[in-house]
Amino acid sequence: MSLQAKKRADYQPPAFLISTVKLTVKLHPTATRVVSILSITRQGEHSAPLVLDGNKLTLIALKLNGEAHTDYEESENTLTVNTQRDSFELYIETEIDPQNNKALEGLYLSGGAYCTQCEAEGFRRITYFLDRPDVLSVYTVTVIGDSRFPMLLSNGNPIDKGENADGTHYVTWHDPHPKPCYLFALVAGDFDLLCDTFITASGKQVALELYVDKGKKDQGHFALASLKRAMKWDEEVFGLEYDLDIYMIVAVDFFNMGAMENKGLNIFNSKFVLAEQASATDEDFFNVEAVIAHEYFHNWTGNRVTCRDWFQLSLKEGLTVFRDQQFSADMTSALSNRIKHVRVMREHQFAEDASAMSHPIRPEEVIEMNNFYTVTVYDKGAEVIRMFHTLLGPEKFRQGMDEYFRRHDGQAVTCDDFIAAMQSATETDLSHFARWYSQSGTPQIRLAHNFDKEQGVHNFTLSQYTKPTADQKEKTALYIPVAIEIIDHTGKQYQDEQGLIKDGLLILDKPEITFTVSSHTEQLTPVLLGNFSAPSKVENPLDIKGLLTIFTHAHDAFNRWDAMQSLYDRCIETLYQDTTAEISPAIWSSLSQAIESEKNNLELLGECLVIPSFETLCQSRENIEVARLINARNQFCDAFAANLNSVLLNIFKGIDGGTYVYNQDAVISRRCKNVILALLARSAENVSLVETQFKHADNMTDSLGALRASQHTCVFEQLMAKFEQQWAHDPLVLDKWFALHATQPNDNILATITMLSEHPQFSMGNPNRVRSLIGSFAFYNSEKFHALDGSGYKFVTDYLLKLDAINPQVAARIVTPLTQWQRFSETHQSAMKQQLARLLNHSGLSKDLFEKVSKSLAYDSASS
Ligand code: B3K
Ligand code: ZN
Repeated sequence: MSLQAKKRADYQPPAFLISTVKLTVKLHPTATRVVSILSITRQGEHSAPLVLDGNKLTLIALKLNGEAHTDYEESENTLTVNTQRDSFELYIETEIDPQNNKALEGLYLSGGAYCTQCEAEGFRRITYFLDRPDVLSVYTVTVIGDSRFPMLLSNGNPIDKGENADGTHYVTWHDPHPKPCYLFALVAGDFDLLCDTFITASGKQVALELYVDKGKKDQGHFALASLKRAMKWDEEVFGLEYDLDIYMIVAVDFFNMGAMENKGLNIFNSKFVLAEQASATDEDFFNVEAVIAHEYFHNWTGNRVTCRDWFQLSLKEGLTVFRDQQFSADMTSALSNRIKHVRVMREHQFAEDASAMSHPIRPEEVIEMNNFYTVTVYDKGAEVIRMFHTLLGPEKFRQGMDEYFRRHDGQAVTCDDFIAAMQSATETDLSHFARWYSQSGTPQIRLAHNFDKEQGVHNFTLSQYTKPTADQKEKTALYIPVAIEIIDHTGKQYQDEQGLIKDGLLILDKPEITFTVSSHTEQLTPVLLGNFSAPSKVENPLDIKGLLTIFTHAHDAFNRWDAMQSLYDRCIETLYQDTTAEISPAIWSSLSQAIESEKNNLELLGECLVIPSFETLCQSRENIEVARLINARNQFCDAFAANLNSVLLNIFKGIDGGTYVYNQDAVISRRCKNVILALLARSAENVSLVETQFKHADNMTDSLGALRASQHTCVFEQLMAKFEQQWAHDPLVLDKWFALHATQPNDNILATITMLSEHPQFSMGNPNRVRSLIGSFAFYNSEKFHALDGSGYKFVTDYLLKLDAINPQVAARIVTPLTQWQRFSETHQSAMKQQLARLLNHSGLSKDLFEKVSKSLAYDSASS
């Protein structure tokens, strides 16, 4: 195992290419045989041997041009084939053990089905290969299985099938599109199958096939319909059509992440496929549609044009996340989508950028690639693409995308290639903007404002500053599109004298920019970062009155929501500083009016009634005393619920649930209703509302809304017990139940989690279960995870030590909150570091955990 970091700067083109791959996979639970026949050509003038990657493979036979080849060396992770030939055929036979593959990379058994996961470096667990994304090959794959596996699938189109003399059967697949091995997939099992067709814009018929566990067919229709919507949208918005005769999606229960975009054969975590009214929430439906679309969109952004090396991951992920966000906004609503994504940025990405794992969206060095499928690469990456879109406008952005495909279809390219295509198609200089790819950290935008009363001139200075991060000490000014409005207390809009603000956008491309607005009114309010126009923090010294002006008058709905969030943050800060402080009655009456004024705009209202999470509150604070901050937040929520009880109750009662339907209006109503219920439930007299909703709910959104609200009440245990009885058979629903238990701030929570880990439906081998129970505790039970005696940290660490031995990828995800100790007070810090040290000292620690834990411990807090 190499603990050596690979560096982006060390990229070398491959010494050999592999034009065709002929794979024959004869399935067996513990002894699957893989025969791989490769056509190999030496690249350039050199005499180096061929070094193939491999991991946990048993070599059975090696032949070169049909002859047994003995001139080779095997090491733990390589097979070096000595030859001077420039062009040759290599035959490699290996044996692998899918049943004991608990890391869920390469070929493994999920329930009773075989499936694969090759991105980033899983193909080397199937056969020896040049396991890197810039080696593109045409694959022909024969899968052989017995009658327990009637469905044998791989990428591309089926070209042959038949029976073998030994009673097994086979299917041969051919994928005409050259692809890197990370897009290889194989599935074998016995599934229920849903079929449909899609006619592309140019009239080609595509067969759509969705494979789900037996008996789950009814839960697959929404996913299939989502796929068709995504296919149509990509044709309409980007002019991109599907390119094979068949598109398959398989849902499996054991999966490390959400889904995988293997060419023509997506493999999904069943959580992102199965959805029906009784068992899936509106959020589940939303996620199914978004993830189905995301994987489909990868067919062009990822598969047809792929990454040259893994440092370029954001080339496909940032771009594809942006595309799925645009799709979701078109299918649902732009505002709630934007707020959802901003929450992810503030809760998770800003935290990552402030930690030892800080990295640019295009990282510079990596030990374990799986650790870099991060909120930075994905979500900040998508924000960077969104800034291209903002700066260029939709038409030019589309021209840039067309140019990117025109230049690079069929190639493995870099982020610089993407920028160059955008730049040349749109004749825009993007060189300064490109710094977003190489600089890590969250820029802080500051605004200073003073008013020269005599002259009637307002002077504004907008500045930017990026703190040094763990990976980079020096920072330079970025090219930041800042959407800005200047309004007065009546909502009148003002222009700057210099004309720097064009169409509501100011480009902050220097450390600071000054501009002026002429007006004799004292009450000018600057409204910054409309629609979250850049992944930045804003320091705007507005008072509560200014924030309420924004809420009432700003044009940008995101800014209106954000003003409320800042207002709540201010109030919580007051209580954090002084627990005996009180929020003034004037604030409650302004809030009451604000809520009343939006009672017909349930979308904005529903979002405005969500009090910033503990994680979001952490982003603007240092040296945090967790219990005090949580108490301040709770105190505020309780006072909010008590002081606004009647206005909230009125709105709650006025929202008509009606018969269940999944459409935008209904989703917005249910969301608002459940947000209000969670607040109301803080007053004992409203507990009956929770019980009534739980009892009468005919859909999972309302059942779960009631359960969540009951977390603050005395009926929690009772409702949870009923829920368990009702859903004992459905592990995806029980995941919600595990998560609710795990986030309950009970004094005996650790004992509860230990007991739940022995639940018949729980299994450490299933990532969904582990994320629901242990992940939810570590990420979202802040009060008990951060217990001052260190018991929460120790509990998670004990668990990670066991989990790491079977699934390092999932263990390395769940360790994240422990590595983010920098934000907390000294007592927390030392208890967290003590557990990190335990992990680091553990012999046999995976390189996944090693990378994150060692970085975290090496972090020099003086650097930021
Ligand atoms: N490309 C995959 C993620 C693979 C993660 C490997 N650890 C799913 C996606 O982003 O669409
Ligand atoms: Zn993706």
